[in-house]
Amino acid sequence: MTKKCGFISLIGPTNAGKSTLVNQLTGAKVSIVSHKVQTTRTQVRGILTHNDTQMILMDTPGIFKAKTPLDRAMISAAWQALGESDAILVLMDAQKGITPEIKQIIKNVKSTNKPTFIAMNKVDKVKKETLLALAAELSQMHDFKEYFMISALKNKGTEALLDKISAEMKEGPWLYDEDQVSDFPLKLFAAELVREKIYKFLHQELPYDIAVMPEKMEHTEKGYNFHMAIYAMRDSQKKIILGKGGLQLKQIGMLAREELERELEEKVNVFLFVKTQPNWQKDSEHYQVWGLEG
Ligand SMILES: Nc1nc2c(ncn2[C@@H]2O[C@H](COP(=O)(O)OP(=O)(O)OP(=O)(O)O)[C@@H](O)[C@H]2O)c(=O)[nH]1
Ligand SMILES: [Mg+2]
Repeated sequence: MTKKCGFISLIGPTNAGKSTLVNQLTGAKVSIVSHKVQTTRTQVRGILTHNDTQMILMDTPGIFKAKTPLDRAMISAAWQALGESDAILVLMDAQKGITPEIKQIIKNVKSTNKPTFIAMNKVDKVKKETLLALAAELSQMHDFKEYFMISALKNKGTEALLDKISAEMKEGPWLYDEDQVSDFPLKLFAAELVREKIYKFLHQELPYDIAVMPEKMEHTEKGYNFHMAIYAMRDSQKKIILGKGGLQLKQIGMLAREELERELEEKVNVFLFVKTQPNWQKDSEHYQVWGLEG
C-alpha cells in the first residue's frame, strides 16, 4: 500500500460548522463547538486516516468583520492556514447563502491556486432546490473541484467528502501515529473546554469576549491537575461567571473535569479562578499562548 498524506485547511465564515466537521471526521473532540460566533480562536489540527491516506485537517477561526486586535490575529491565523495546506475545503452554512465573507474567502482562495473544494453545510435545515441553486451560483464564482452537500452534525455526505479530498493528497509518509487525533497541547485543550462550558451555560448573559488562560498543568501518579484563569472584561461579567455562592463556576469546572476524565481516562482536578482583565484583547501577550501573533 502506498501511503499518502496531506494538509487540508478548513476555511469558512464563523459558525458555519467547521469545528463540528473536524470533530465528526476525527471521531473525537478536537475543537470546541458552540452556537455562538467566533468560537475557534486559533488553528486546531484534527488528524484522521482514510484508507491509505493521512489527512490533517486544519480547523481555523471563522471569517468575520474584524474589530479588535484579537479579531485580526484570529483571522490572520485562518488566512495563514491556506498557505500551509495542500488542499482547501471551504465550508459554508447553506442556510445563509452567499455572504460578503464567502465572497472574500473565494477571492483569497483563488489567489492560492490550490485544489479547492466547497461544502454546503447544515443540509438538514435546507431544501434540496435551495441547495441546487446555491451550487449553481457557487460554480459561477469559482471552478471548485467538487461541490459537497453535507451535514457535519448528522454526519451526512462526509464519506464522499473524504473520498474525494483524499484522492487529492500526494504520496508521502504519515506524519502522525495512526491513533493520534490532534496535536493541540493538552493544557490549551483543557482551557478551551472550560471556555466551551462557559458558553454553554452563559450564552445569553455573556458576550464572546472572555478568555480562559492555562496557568499550570501537573501530571502525577494521582492524575492531572489543571489550573486556569478566566478573564472577564468587567466585574459584572465576573459575577455572572461565579454565580451565586460560586455555584456557576463550580458547575463549569465540574463539566470540564468530567469531559477531561473521559478523554484522558485518568483522574482530573480542575482549579478555576476568575479575574477582571478589561484589556486582555488589546494586549497580544494574552493570546500568544494560543500561537496567535499579535
Ligand atoms: N443543523 C445543523 N447545525 C450544525 C451543523 N454543523 C454545525 N452545526 C451547528 O452550528 C453551530 C456552530 O458550529 P461550530 O462547529 O462551532 O462552527 P465553526 O464554523 O467552527 O464556528 P467558529 O469557530 O466560530 O468559526 C453549532 O451550534 C453547531 O452545532 C449541521 O450540519 N446542521
Ligand atoms: Mg470553530
